[in-house]
Amino acid sequence: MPSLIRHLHDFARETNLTVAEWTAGVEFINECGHMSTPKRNETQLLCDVLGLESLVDDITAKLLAGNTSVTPSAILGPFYRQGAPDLPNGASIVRGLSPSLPWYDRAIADSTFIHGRVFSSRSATSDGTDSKSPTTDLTPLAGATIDVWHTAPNGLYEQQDPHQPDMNLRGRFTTDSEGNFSFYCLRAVPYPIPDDGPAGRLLGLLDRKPYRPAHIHFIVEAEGHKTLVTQVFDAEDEWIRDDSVFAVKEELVVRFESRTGDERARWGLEYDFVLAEDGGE
Ligand code: MBD
Ligand code: FE
Repeated sequence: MPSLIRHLHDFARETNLTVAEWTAGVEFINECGHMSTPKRNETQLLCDVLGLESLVDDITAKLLAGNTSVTPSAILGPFYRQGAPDLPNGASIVRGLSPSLPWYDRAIADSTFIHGRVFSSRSATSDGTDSKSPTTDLTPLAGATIDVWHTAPNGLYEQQDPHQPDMNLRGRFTTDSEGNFSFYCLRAVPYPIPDDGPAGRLLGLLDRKPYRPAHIHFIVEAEGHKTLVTQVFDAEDEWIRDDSVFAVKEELVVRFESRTGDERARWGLEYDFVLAEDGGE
């Protein structure tokens, strides 16, 4: 609190903040609160467009992981939902797909198979040196869970869209004895964050755009390891260098490969996650 108060007062003095300006700020914050519901968190979105969630995420990751090399984190964002369905590896998170959907053709064209492994940053060999692949020395984690979610081709998460089935494009998978997971989903699309509230108005005032590059969210959890909250980003996306919420990191940018011989998916992606060990317990 002393630090917060010092910076708050310094801000007011530095900008010669007037009563009218302070009142506008109070109303702005109130409006964010009034707009928030269980399905929309405008205050978190405001923090996102200000880069605060991303900064706090970086600070937290550095404090927790120390200097072991792990998959970088990225912000949770306001659209995570608990309780996504537990699915077997190889299942699809696309629900209720039917030709009557306005985005059916797009969903077929964007059908994607994602697979990979979850590893511990702990070395599997005693010396842990001299490996070609960054993961050959790492210990695969069986029984790790992967919670995944992304938007539909119309750019909306299921809770934003009354036309999508409950829990569409969300699922939880568990790695097998070798740390493998796999599932079908869609190649995500770029989309504008909800900009019909105060956070969007602020973006407009700053001459900024509301777009996020196409991304897929993940929470990866394994016993004895730090939980990883992250996102992967499509390298070919036009917004990849201009994310409105500042979440893109180089190691999280991926290339989807075209996939042949699988009528369920036009695109494929292999992606591994490396988790930090939970020290001292
Ligand atoms: C999103 O979809 C998102 O992932 C974040 C971090 C912020 C706003 C919208
Ligand atoms: Fe998102």
